[in-house]
Amino acid sequence: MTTYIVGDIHGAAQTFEDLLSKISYNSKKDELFLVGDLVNNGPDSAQVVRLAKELNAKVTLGNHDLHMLAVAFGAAKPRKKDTFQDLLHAQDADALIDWLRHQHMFLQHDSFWMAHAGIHPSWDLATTLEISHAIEEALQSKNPASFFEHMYGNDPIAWSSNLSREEQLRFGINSMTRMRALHTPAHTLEFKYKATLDTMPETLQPWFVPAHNRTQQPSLFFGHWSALGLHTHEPTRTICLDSGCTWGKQLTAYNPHTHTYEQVDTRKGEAASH
Ligand SMILES: [Mn+2]
Repeated sequence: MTTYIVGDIHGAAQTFEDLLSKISYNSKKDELFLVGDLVNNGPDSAQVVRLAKELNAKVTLGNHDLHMLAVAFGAAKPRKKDTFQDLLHAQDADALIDWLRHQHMFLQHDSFWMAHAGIHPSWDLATTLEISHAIEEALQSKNPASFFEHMYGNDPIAWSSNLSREEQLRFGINSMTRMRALHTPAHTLEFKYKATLDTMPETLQPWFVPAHNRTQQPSLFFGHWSALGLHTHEPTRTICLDSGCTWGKQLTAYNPHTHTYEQVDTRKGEAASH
């Protein structure tokens, strides 16, 4: 059995199939984890989710996945750039949406952890599990629309157990699916910086650099930060797997046990068109 973790796919279904062929993925023997953002930007969100479902992949949901679910449940309007209409109108849309909303915010495997954007340095494992489970419960409830209505917004930018429940869950969504840089020295969330580490202003630092509480923990895989590309921060064993598939670069499958990986180029026509 081989374990693979795949980076942000963003509706690039043929590229995803190319990668599965390249690693000779065997659904009877191997196991597949996806860091999230299966949908949007590319042309075939439905087929990516369909394939992931067929292969019984385990997913940590990304900001684009949550936005698509919010639109599907009527709690948000699609944005001009959104390209997941194919999924909303697919014959099996209900099954695909239902499968996706039963995925995870955070995953704890034998030898690694996973979250779409990362885990905020102020969070210990107990907090991570408690808040991720509360968000998962809301997503899987009979009326997820009421949760999605409170999901949008940038506040609060700092964690405190004194926050209201609604604020705690929003901080959880924002840190686990949107975080890249933090303000120094307070480690508050910053939402604008998306570029590379070498041009980062001194007033900011990547979320994983102050993650000192990670020294005794397993590798933490994340995606979301495409400008980082495939990137390992050794001191905290945090590994970014978003190698820019949606920007016409590569899609990566990483073996967390051997720390080796395979990549394929994005197929023509499957990159973001904006
Ligand atoms: Mn993302």
